Amino acid sequence: MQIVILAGGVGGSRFVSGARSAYPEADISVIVNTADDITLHGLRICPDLDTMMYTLGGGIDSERGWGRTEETWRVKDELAAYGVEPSWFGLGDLDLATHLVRTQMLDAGYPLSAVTAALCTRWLREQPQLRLLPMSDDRVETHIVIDDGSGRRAIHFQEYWVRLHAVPDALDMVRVGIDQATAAPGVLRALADADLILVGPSNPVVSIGPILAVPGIRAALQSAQAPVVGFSGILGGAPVLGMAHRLLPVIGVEVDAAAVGLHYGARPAGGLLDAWLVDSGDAAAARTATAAGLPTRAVDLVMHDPATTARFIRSGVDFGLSVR
Ligand code: GDP
Ligand code: FO1
Ligand code: CA
Repeated sequence: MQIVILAGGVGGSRFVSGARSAYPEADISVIVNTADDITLHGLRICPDLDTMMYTLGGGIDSERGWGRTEETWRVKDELAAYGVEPSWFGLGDLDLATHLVRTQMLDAGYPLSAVTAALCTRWLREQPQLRLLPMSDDRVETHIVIDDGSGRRAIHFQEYWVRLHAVPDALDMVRVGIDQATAAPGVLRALADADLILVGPSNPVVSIGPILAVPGIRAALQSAQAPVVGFSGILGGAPVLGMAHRLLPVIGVEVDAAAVGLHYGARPAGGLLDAWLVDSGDAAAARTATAAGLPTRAVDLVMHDPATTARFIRSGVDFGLSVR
């Protein structure tokens, strides 16, 4: 069985760990958001790809959710001693090696998809059935428009998220480079050949949103033969983790599980989902979305561990197959 999963970083990687344990025999391709990527200190950093790679490869700091386990911060301290900015983005010593390898390969002319495959030969060596595909080899960056008192300005998503903790209202969002981007090699084929497509509970605005906005990807999902099953990251009117509630207003979507599902839309109505899963505490949202034409079921969606996640993924998939 070939499974394709659309995902961002922390939430996305926990979801993929669950899918791996739900379907241990399956071949899984993960289409990963790259619009969080940023260049700092001359290095290209791809947080969602790295979070995915470290999580699936057993190198993640699972408490923090990003970066390496047993990390040290000596280079960060040295940069601070030089007074070099930005000091708000923490690059650990072990993590830096990944960015050095990636940047060297990119500078030598390799596309991000090839660089990602090369990095994964280390981390996913023993899991050949698992493949990470950046959404695009082209540079795409989410910028958020805020008003800092002296007027409107656009800042990189990482500055909004990490430095400002999403405190200022997000007035607008620009995905720089998205219109010229094309899907990375293997992405459209994986969607066309899939037996099952899962949209993870990742942030709908800055993780799943950019993937769907790469020209060609939304159409590939809509025309895919496979059932498309989506999982809500909004439980009880709030994100389980993170600050997605600060960004949903920018795309005009309510912070509500039914609203997010209907934003993705039901396939027969031109959307992309065959089925939508919300948390068991959101039974009312399930009724609302179902009444609006999107088959929705409420199950326990908290990702305590891969086994729990695997259970809800299997029940979501069974539901998706039953309504198709
Ligand atoms: P990021 O790129 O690191 O921000 O991570 P993602 O975009 O992949 O995932 C973040 C989203 O995952 C958040 O909006 C959370 O609400 C969602 N999330 C985190 N933990 C859980 C969980 O246990 N269950 C569900 N359903 N969603 C979760
Ligand atoms: N998140 C933080 O909140 N603070 C950091 O200093 C930070 C550094 C960092 C370095 C590498 C990396 O791959 C991820 C890192 N993250 C950090 C997480 C990450 O940038 C964001 O949480 C996501 O991009 C949001 O999806
Ligand atoms: Ca992300």
